[in-house]
Amino acid sequence: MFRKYSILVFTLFSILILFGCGNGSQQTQTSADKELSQLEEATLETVTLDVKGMTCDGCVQTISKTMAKTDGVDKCEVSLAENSASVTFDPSKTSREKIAQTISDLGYQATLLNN
Ligand SMILES: [Cu+2]
Repeated sequence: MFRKYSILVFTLFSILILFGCGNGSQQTQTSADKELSQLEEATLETVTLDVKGMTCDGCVQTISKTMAKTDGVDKCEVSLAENSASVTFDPSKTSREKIAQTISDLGYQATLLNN
């Protein structure tokens, strides 16, 4: 009787530990992943530039492709209609000024907007 009872308790206890540990490690991994992505987001900056001189989609492509190849640039959205470019970058690898210069070097007038 006592033996049967202790086996049952042992089994229940094992299941609890098994599930408890499984959940615990999963949660730890999830929060670590979250922290990592938050850290990555926190290190990126987005700058909006006023870009004059774009006349067609080719201009948009030229700027987009150049930005994509530029070291430190994470994302770039160019708007022909709004004469603007929004660039997300890693400030430890490049700067707002360098991005503006890169676009200017292509023959457009890029001005950093206050943001
Ligand atoms: Cu063009």
